[in-house]
This record gives sequence, C-alpha cells and structure tokens, in this order.
Amino acid sequence: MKHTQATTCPLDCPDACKLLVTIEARQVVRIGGSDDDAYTDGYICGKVRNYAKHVYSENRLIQPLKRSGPKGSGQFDLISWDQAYSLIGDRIRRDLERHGGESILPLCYGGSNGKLTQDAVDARFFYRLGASRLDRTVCAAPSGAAYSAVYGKMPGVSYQDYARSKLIVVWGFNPHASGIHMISPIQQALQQGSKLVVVDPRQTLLAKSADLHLPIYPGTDLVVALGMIRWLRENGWVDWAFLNQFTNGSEPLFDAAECWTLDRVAKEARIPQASLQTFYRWYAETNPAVIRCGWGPERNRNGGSAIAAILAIPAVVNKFQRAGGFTLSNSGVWRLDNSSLVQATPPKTRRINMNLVGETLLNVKDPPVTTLFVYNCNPVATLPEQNKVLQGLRRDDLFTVVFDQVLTDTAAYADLILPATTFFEHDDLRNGYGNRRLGTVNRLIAPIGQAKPNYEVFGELIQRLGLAQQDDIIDPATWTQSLVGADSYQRLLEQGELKPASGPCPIQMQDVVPGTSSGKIELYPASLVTCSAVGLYCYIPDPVCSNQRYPLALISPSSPHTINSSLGYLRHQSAVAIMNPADAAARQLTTGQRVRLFNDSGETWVTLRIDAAITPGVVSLPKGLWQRHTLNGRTSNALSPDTLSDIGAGACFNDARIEVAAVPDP
Ligand SMILES: Nc1nc2c(c(=O)[nH]1)N[C@H]1C(S)=C(S)[C@@H](COP(=O)(O)OP(=O)(O)OC[C@H]3O[C@@H](n4cnc5c(=O)[nH]c(N)nc54)[C@H](O)[C@@H]3O)O[C@H]1N2
Ligand SMILES: Nc1nc2c(c(=O)[nH]1)N[C@H]1C(S)=C(S)[C@@H](COP(=O)(O)OP(=O)(O)OC[C@H]3O[C@@H](n4cnc5c(=O)[nH]c(N)nc54)[C@H](O)[C@@H]3O)O[C@H]1N2
Ligand code: SF4
Ligand SMILES: [Mo]
Repeated sequence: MKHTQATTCPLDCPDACKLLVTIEARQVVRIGGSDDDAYTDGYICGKVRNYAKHVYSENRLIQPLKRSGPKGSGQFDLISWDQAYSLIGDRIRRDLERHGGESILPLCYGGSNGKLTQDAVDARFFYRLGASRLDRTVCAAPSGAAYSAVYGKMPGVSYQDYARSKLIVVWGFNPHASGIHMISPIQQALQQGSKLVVVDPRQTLLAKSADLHLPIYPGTDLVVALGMIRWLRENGWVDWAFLNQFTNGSEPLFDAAECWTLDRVAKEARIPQASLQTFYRWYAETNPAVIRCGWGPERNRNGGSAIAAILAIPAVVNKFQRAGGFTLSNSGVWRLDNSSLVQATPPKTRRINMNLVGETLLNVKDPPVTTLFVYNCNPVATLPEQNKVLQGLRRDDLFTVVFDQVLTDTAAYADLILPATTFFEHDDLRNGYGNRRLGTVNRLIAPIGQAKPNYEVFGELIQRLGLAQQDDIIDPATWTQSLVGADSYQRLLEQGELKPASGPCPIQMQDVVPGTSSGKIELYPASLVTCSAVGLYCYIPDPVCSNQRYPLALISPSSPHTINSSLGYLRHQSAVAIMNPADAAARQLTTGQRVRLFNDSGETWVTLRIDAAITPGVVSLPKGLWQRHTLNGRTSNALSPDTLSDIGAGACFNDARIEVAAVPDP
C-alpha cells in the first residue's frame, strides 16, 4: 500500500520546505515538494529529491563500530550498543577522575537539525557532566552578533517583498546553491521591470541576469557599505526625522563612514567607481528597495562590522514602513524556550571556539581534551586549518566518538562510531531561516539497522553515567508541546506547521520592530564597540599587504550538490577550482590542468577551470568537499586560517590567501 505523508526538511538551508514523501512497503519511494506551501511552491532541490539514496545507502552506519586499525585507516569491528555505551561510560568516568569534566568536549554544530536533536538531551548530558562548552562560531556568529546588537534580530521581510520591490540587492548570497526558493520571487520582480544588483566576487548565475554586478574583492563589504552611507549623506538622501525617532548612534556611524570616499572604496573593493555610484544612486532613488544579505560578507576578518554596516543602510534612508527593507536570517521569528528539553543549567566551564578545535586538540593543556564527542558535525570537512584538525584527531591519547549517519572523513578517525537516524527516522521540529514557517519533522520509517536518534542515545548515556533526575523527560511530543505552547500544539498537530504571528509579509518598523533593549535601531551599539577587537566599523586591510607570497584570495561558497559536507559522499566527480583568465595567464595555467593551491597552512591539489565569471585575484573551491574529492585528500579548509572575525569570533574561511602552481607531471 502506497501512502503519502507530509514532513519538513530540516537540512541547513533557509527554505525549510514542506515535503511530501511517498511510502510503499515501509520504504521511501518518492520525495517531492508540497503544492500547498507557497514558499516551497511544489518543488524542492535535487539533493532532497534524491535523499532516499542517502537513507538507503550502503554507506549508512547500521551498528556501532570500534576502531581496530590505526586512526584514520577506516578499520573497525562491529560491536553492540551495550558495548558502545559501556566503552563511553568507562572512558568518561576515567576522564572525570583524571582531568575533570573540561577534558570532555562535545563537538556539534547542528545546522541540519531541529529543536529536538540539538541543544536538547545532548545539552542536558554535557551540562550535567560539566564538560567544556563549545562556541559555535563556524557560521553566523559575526552576523548574529551584529544583527542582535543593531536590530535585536527584528525579523526580516518575507519572500513576497522581493516580488514587490523595485530594486533588489543580493549581497553575498547565492540562491541558486544556498536557497533556491528565493529565485522565483526575484525573477518575478525582474519580469515586472525591477532592477537587480548583485554584490559578489563571482558572477553567479543570478549576477548574470542582474542589471548591475559589483565584483567585490572578498572582505571589503564594510567599505562598500560605509561608502554608501557616506554618499547618501553627502547627496542629501538621509531621512533625519526617521533617524531621530527610531535610531540611536547615527552620528558615530556617519563619522566612521566619512573617510570612505568613492575613489577610496573603488580602490579597496576593486570595483569601478561608476558601478559604485550607480549602485548608490539606484538604492537612494528606488522604492520599495530590499537587501538580501547573505553569509558571504561575514566569513572574513571584517565580517561583523560589514554586516552591521550593510544592515544600517536601510535605516539611514528609511526603506522601512512599506514593502522592502532587508532579510538576513529569519530564525529570530521563532524564539522557542528550550529549557524544558535541556533540564540543566550550563556549567561555568571553559569555552572552546569551534574554529580553534585543531589548535585546541594539539596545544591546549590545562586540561587537555581527552574525549571528543562529535555529533551533528563533520569537522574534518568543515573546520578551518584542516591539517591541524587531522593531526589533533590522530593523537593516541585522544578518545574520539563520532555519532553520524555515514562514515564521514571525521568518523574514519574515531575510536568509536555510533549510527544515527536520518530525519525520516526520528521526530523533530524545524523552522526556516529564510522561509518563516515552523514545521514538524515526522518519523516516517523505522530506523535503518540499529541507528538511533540523538535524544535516545544521550538519554541512555545520562542513565548509564548516573546523571538522571526524577523529573527528566524524554518524549518528543511533550517537548514539542512545551516548545510551542498548548494552544499552538493542537494546530501544529493538525496542520503540521505554524505560521508566524506577524503575518505572511510583515512591514519592518511597523508590524515588526527592533528587539533591542532601547526598542530602537542601534546604529553604533555599545556592545559591538566593546567586543570588536579593532573598533566598530574599523576596516582591517587585506592580509595580502603583509604577505606578498600569497596574492590570491580563496573563497569557498556553498555547492548545490551538498549541504555543507552532508551528502558529499554521493558525489563522484572530483573538485574543480575556478580562476580568472588573467591570473591563469600570469601563471601559465590552463583549464583541465592539475594544480596545487598552497600557503603556509597546507596545500590542496585539484583540477583547474579558467572562467572570467570570477573576479581577478580570487580563486573559488566549493565548501563541504570530502577528502576523496581532491587529488591529495585536502580541501579548501587546509588553506583556511583559524583567525577570528572582528566581532563574534567567527570563522574567516574566505581570508585564505594562496598561491597556485601546476602540479608537476608524475
Ligand atoms: N546547497 C546548499 N545550500 C546551502 C548550504 C550548502 O552548503 N549547500 N549551506 C547552508 C548554510 S550552512 C549557509 S550558512 C547558507 C550560506 O549561504 P550563502 O549566503 O549563499 O553563503 P556562501 O555560499 O558562503 O556565499 C554566498 C556568496 O558570497 C560570495 N562571497 C564570498 N566572499 C564574499 C565577500 O567577501 N563579500 C561578498 N559580498 N560576497 C562574497 C560567494 O561568491 C557566494 O556566491 O547556505 C545554506 N544553504
Ligand atoms: N571552507 C569553508 N568551510 C565551511 C564554510 C565555508 O564557507 N567555507 N561554511 C561553514 C558553514 S556555513 C557551516 S554551517 C559549517 C557546517 O559544518 P557541519 O556542522 O560540520 O555540517 P555538515 O558538514 O553538514 O555536517 C553535519 C553532520 O551531521 C550529521 N547529522 C545530521 N543529522 C544528524 C543527527 O540527527 N544526528 C547525528 N548524530 N548526526 C547527524 C550529518 O550526517 C553530517 O555528517 O561548515 C562551515 N565550513
Ligand atoms: S535542502 Fe533546502 S531547498 Fe532542498 S528540500 Fe531542504 S529546505 Fe528545500
Ligand atoms: Mo552555515
């Protein structure tokens, strides 16, 4: 008997699509998008259309495994869950006794998880243990810090506003890979004669259809944004009445922008002055105008100030109180209190920045990390300084547990592997961060093999380590009810989703207002001034000035084929780096050639493609590659530094500076 059930895609993508899954003989046979959700609009990406390949892959982990060969060799013996739990229990008790709880480090990010499978029973377990705490800084840390300080995460506008806007600015966001459902409202607007500006070092597919493409040099968004703010003031576009009534801090913002004249911005960002001027003028003149700010601008040393300055632009000229405004992340629409899931208070133990995991494993002593518990994360593929991460994972005295669905590059270094369920095999609750819906993720099939959901495994470990308390709850339904409240829960059960209270397309500064403590837009927030290493809106120049040996910037944007590194093993093509013809000619390189990308951190061997769609001085290699996708088992992360952004201590993946040379023939 065939039947179709609805669920929500929880993968790390802004769209949170409503899926329709056909099940026959207890197997998933078809996955499609739901027609009755306007955002999903009846279609989904190829990754999830083909997700059954992952669910039923022969690479799925179906039983716990214990290492039987050297770390990294991929040699394991099958063991039972009972043996696995005992091994973990013994090791943790030993660590607690010898080094204290801080020697245990949970390593998770959970971008592809919902509310029940990350920061729930897992947090309960690690908090009660008194483990080290992880600062999840690989993504959205700079933009989150800036957004919270400036707007208190006031929700962004919804996709409908894009179809209605006369000017759309897509700033460091690539919807063809990262969030496909934004494309259609943008195309709708273009058909109605609206203008599109794309700010990106690559001429993305979207940029090809844009009226204006600014081929920005990575890490210079701050100066382009400050340059616009200066230009808007100089040319009389500032809405002083709006600034006085609804904002604080405009004076110091204008002061910071003062030095960014058009010619200075053009030089620093490597954008023609005329293009900048056109961009600034179109934005000033056009209403409604909307900015879609992506994550491209944050992944560098200037990331926090850059996002704050971009978000300040619509306030300076008041693009609010009508359609348009901005969207960064819409995750702030749903602020659900997860305390009833966690049932523990965070211990006052040390915090480890996720970008520094390699460094921590190798060099932090007091105490050293002796047990690393990896789940909802694939650090070998996704953290900077890949060689340090690999070296750290090879440490003989380190006990690494990897809890995942497949044998990832990280799992190959584990001492113990636990098999995890996919989102068809457990319950969860997920909100979009572009799409504003909150939907249930439903268990549709039985777990494959002996795979288990996170809440079951961490619940069992809590029991085995004697950390259980009388009122502990492990029940997805009770949790979901406590997250959304009794009234909404009924609706959620009936409809499988909730829509935000602010309506389908809220007007910013009218239907939604700043969540800052002042209730105003904080254009020069004290919290950012004090946390910024160099000063808010202070531009840190390109490291290339100090290091002429590595003159090319390496960026690693999203790939349409993977979600971060998830599903990467299903791709058999090897990775291709893209370089501008001028840079290739200067190095006598040609398309199809094998090249080494290198710097002091490492080297990565891949095939080269020469393409004018990338701006000179920049090389691109997708994020989320697995070791098998390159010629030497290293990815762009072997070249990304573990330096931290100005605000939010975020990842600086795109601050990788490299040289490229031909690989000598064997
Ligand atoms: N298919 C797919 N979808 C995904 C993901 C995935 O891996 N695959 N990842 C998900 C996650 S975790 C996230 S955070 C989002 C990220 O989604 P996006 O916001 O799209 O982030 P990126 O792909 O990192 O970069 C976006 C664009 O910024 C450009 N860029 C790079 N450096 C700079 C810069 O300094 N300034 C400017 N203006 N642009 C720059 C890149 O060329 C790229 O086209 O996507 C989510 N969606
Ligand atoms: N070079 C470079 N690197 C980057 C970036 C970049 O721009 N450039 N961007 C970064 C960004 S935006 C992000 S968000 C990070 C993400 O980095 P990660 O958090 O490492 O993301 P994934 O690679 O998707 O790994 C998630 C893993 O969790 C597993 N998993 C999924 N669901 C479950 C579950 O329910 N239980 C368990 N136990 N496991 C599960 C998946 O199988 C997968 O292996 O990567 C960052 N890495
Ligand atoms: S990954 Fe994104 S586009 Fe694909 S189904 Fe999931 S939410 Fe939709
Ligand atoms: Mo991300």
